[in-house]
Amino acid sequence: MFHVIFVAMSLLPLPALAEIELHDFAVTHGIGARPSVGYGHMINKSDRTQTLVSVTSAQFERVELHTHTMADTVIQMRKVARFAIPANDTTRLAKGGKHLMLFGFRGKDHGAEINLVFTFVDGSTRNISLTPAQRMKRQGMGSQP
Ligand SMILES: [Cu+2]
Repeated sequence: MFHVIFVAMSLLPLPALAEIELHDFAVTHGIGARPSVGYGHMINKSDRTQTLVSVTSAQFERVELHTHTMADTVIQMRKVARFAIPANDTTRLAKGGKHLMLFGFRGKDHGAEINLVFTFVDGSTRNISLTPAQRMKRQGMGSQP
């Protein structure tokens, strides 16, 4: 029975997610109650545009897709519904541009591994696990000699 199912599934076409590669993803926890931020890049090895529509994590209440835009000389962070990855191209999430913003950390240990689930517009998903970077700590003003 299981053998029959396995053979049937192996005949299905490869899902689109095989054409997307997620590289160098890193998450840095926010200071105090501030949200965490995630960067990385997504490579599209197919001949059609792929579209990321959501990221979820068991360790966070919600994850939003954000961009930075310039509005009258003021840099604004904006929540967007999707990140497109053009055919045979790379979409980079980097400081000052597109990024993931992770709200409501549910864990207790900032050094513990977290999981992210990327969902694309065709319904395919991709899971990654990573250990967040140490958050930046401000130097105490009284620590200088
Ligand atoms: Cu943001």
